[in-house]
Amino acid sequence: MKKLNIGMIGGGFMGKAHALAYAGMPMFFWPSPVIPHRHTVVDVTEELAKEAAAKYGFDHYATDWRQVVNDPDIDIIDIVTPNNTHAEIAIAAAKAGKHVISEKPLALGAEEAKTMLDAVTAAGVKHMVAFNYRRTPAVALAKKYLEEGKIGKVLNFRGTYLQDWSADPNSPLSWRFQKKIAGSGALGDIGTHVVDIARYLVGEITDVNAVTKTWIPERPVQTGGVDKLGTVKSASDVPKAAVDVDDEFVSLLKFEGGAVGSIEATRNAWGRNNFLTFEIHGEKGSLYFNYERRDELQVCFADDPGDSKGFRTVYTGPAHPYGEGLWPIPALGIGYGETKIIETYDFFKSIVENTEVSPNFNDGYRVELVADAILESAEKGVWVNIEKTVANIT
Ligand code: NAI
Ligand code: SOE
Repeated sequence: MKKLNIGMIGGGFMGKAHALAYAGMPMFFWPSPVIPHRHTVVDVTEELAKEAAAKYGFDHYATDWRQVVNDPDIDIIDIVTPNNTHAEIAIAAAKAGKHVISEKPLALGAEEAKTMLDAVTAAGVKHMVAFNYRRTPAVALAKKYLEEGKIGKVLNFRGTYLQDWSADPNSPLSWRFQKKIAGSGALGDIGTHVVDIARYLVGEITDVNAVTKTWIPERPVQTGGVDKLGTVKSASDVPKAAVDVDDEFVSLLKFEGGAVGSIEATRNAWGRNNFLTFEIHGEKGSLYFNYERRDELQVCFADDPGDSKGFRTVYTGPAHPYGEGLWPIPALGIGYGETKIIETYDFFKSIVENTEVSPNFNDGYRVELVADAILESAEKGVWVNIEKTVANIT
């Protein structure tokens, strides 16, 4: 079976998730399209890189991603570093002829994302952006139902992504609160996942009208280091600095196909953990999903018998998307790890079969256009049309 060598840049939270997926993919999807070989992992210091190699099962480690990108033994570059590094690494990897998977958001904004899309297109390499939530079987099942016309023409999409890890003002000012590293706040970090799902399920978003809020204007400084996502609080004497990104946004949406909707995201909603939800109303039914109950898709079909009409639960399992590789009984439990395994499977399949995979850098770019438009709308207090922005990007 063909083996492909991976150079993974970054050894934090996502380094762990992607390494797990490389190890797990052949166990779930067999025969595996390819055997992913964990070749080299990169982090910023020798200590971090060495530890990541030991923990995540890589043969080698390095502290300079350029060296790995140009290593002829490497086939795939996996970018799991903070957002401001994605573009430079992805463009260099494409120029070196490597296939590239990058974590989300693809870039700091649409203009930068376009340079990445141009680079992978020119190089003819495969590319993917890691919006893994659409690989939750229940989300893929919603897509199947929509394609089969089970709820008819879509009228409304309502999406949320609510967390609470930054609601405490002593949660440190990690890279996720710094515009120059993150690009934006809750919008880029978690809102983009919902924008991806909205585009995947309903189609292109054409117009947005949004507000953003920064509820906690300064936080205790954290210089460097992985983002512990609020689990480690700063001491009271740590100096504070300004937060220059949004804590929350709420946006109205218009879709190309005529549907309307809304998306909101915040990391300051006490009691919410990974509350990624959507409800879709169509002319013939409705669908509802909540990632905190990710084995379940709630469905209501207009032609259900009158005496039993209402939302009911479909538990995903072997009969549903990706079921052939996952667990043999519905509701045994799909985890975050499985979404990453499925993502990896689809990426490797696209490499071996020479097909397009989605979401790719074009999808990542389209999501960035929506994110930029949300920020512009919030700043100007007007509806923003996305195609007008496209025209300004060369
Ligand atoms: P993290 O803070 O846990 O880890 C980042 C790692 O990258 C650290 O070990 C850091 O030292 C290393 N690093 C930074 N600059 C580097 C460089 N130039 N070369 C090599 N290593 C470098 O961050 P996390 O949570 O892993 O986030 C990484 C990316 O993954 C971000 O773009 C984030 O938005 C995305 N992400 C996606 C998730 C998803 O569900 N798809 C979940 C969490 C993060
Ligand atoms: C923090 O908000 C975070 O880790 C995001 O960066 C991820 O994209 C999301 O999947 C989980 O939460």
